[in-house]
Amino acid sequence: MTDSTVSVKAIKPLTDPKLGSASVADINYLAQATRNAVLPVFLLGNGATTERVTAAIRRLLEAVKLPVVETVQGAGNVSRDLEEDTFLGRVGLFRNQPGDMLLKRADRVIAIGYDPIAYEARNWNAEISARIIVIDEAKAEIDTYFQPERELIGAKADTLDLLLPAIKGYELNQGSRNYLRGLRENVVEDVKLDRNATKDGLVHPLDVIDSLQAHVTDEMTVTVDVGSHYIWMARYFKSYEARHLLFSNGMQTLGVALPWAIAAARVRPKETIVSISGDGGFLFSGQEP
Ligand SMILES: Cc1ncc(C[n+]2csc(CCOP(=O)(O)OP(=O)(O)O)c2C)c(N)n1
Repeated sequence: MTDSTVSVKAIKPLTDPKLGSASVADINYLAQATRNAVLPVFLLGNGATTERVTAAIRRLLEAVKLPVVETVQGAGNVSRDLEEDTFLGRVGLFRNQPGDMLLKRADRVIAIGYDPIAYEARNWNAEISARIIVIDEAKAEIDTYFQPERELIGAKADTLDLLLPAIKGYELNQGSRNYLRGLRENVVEDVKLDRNATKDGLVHPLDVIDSLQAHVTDEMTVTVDVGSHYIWMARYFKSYEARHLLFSNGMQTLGVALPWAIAAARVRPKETIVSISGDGGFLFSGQEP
């Protein structure tokens, strides 16, 4: 019976336990590994997008310019100021992005808040050669392709704040800097895809993205549906605030953009929310009264 009267007192609310940072030994391990690395890279996932963690990542990147790739659910983590020195693009779905080349070449992948549902390691680490160190609050979901050599378990922001002084002064060597410069040019070159190749009367997807980008400010939230437009948005639409460019990755549920936009408008009532759908995705809810 779930509706009968109860006589016991209601359970009192509990205080959330506060996690501390990862252990000093584990943080030192990562600091040493970073210092010894020729090309370390940060792989930022959905779990790196809370306000505290994003702020800690930005503090660290301001002090130590390390290359960063985002999964599409980690979008917006890198600020405008840090973009030029650190950002090497988003990864996910197909292994054909500049960030994928970087993940393959890097001698340490430092995965922060990475959830395999965003981009399974069997795709980006098909050779099982990546040396992975994890920063997260719980132990990683391991498989053949994702076997971290160390896990820093604890409050991510606190862990990162302790890592900062331990790697301060580290700089990539000239060879790695040259490599990243070439890769960054690739990111830019890629966007120069031949837009004139579209037939008369049709618009190139990147032109749509450009005009949308010109109207979206950093504070606005953009929700993206699933379909071919999602791939263009995930790769090319820039976002400089975490949790402001939203994708239904993983299961890739079609039809989310409009209901998400309505929810976002309730959470951020003073901001403009933009919902992007194809006609298929829009019809999931567009006919609701
Ligand atoms: C609930 C659900 N049903 C089906 C799919 C498979 N699916 C992915 S994209 C897509 C078509 C999307 O078409 P449209 O919304 O017109 O966007 P476009 O591809 O033209 O950008 C379908 C059916 C899915 N991901 N989720």
